Amino acid sequence: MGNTAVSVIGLGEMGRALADALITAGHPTTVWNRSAAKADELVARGAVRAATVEEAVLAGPLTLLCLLDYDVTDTLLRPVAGALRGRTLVSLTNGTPAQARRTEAWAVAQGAAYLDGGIMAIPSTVATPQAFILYSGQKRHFEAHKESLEVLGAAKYLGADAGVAALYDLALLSAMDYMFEGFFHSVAMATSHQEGTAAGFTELLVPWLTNMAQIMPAFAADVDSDAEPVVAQGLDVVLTGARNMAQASRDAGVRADHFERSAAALEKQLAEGLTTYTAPRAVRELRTTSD
Ligand code: FVH
Repeated sequence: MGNTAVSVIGLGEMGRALADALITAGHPTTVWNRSAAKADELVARGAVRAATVEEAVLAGPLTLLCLLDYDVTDTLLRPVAGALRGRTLVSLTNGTPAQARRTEAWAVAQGAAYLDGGIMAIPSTVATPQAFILYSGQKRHFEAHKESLEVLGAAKYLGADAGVAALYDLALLSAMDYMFEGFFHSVAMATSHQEGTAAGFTELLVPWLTNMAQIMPAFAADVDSDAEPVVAQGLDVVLTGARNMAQASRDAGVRADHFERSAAALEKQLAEGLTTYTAPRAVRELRTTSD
């Protein structure tokens, strides 16, 4: 059973799940939320309700923040700056790498230790084998609290730069976003057919995407390598596919702008004399700054 006292500030859907997991694991848990009623069930399960943010921070060595954004984080922490010395703050609020680095610098100036985190879970999967949480900041702070943090989900340390957890969090979310956007697009296409149903189509889509995801490590190896890419497809074949997806979308009454942009990028590569479609080039196409 955990014995580190942990405070949780922010008891939305996610903050409540985090606090619940800590209580279940036996950690003395103090909670604070703007709307105090959201703490009621946790208090009934053994949590201590803090009357103020300051009281929550002073209740133990480790405070987790799970709030709407970093503006709210700033608004809550700045007035209690004097209480932070010697405490460890772990921000699990979604934010940018710059916000994470700025918050770390401010927290360190107050004499606090700081870790930034990205939760790769939804409330119902917190504290299950599916959950993992990314952390970055000074390693000694991570090591000092790893055991408590592991209660929430597998704790993955990414490095001393406080911004890297947020960068990877947002990169993972961007892949998820594209995946769902692609799902909605494909469902719009499939259900334009008289007999098409989203459920029937999705039975085909899930195994297809599961199989295709297996190619990613090989693509990744090509991106990381200076050698000639191993996975390469004919550029003309890929361009024809993009043009066909654009045309079939338009014919089905579905927006085609994504595929039109893809086709334009592939046409540019063809005009440059390239003959193959590779992952390193696809990644490079997306960069707005040169390597
Ligand atoms: N829910 C999820 O599935 C995702 C999974 C991945 C990580 N995210 C991030 O977790 C942060 C919190 O998300 P949430 O789902 O808990 O969000 P809400 O249920 O909307 O809770 C928001 C909390 O923020 C408090 N809050 C908002 N504005 C203020 C303010 N001006 N002053 C003080 N507190 C504020 C809010 O308080 P209240 O409305 O209950 O009084 C909640 O505690 C987020 O970064 C996700 O991206 C979740």
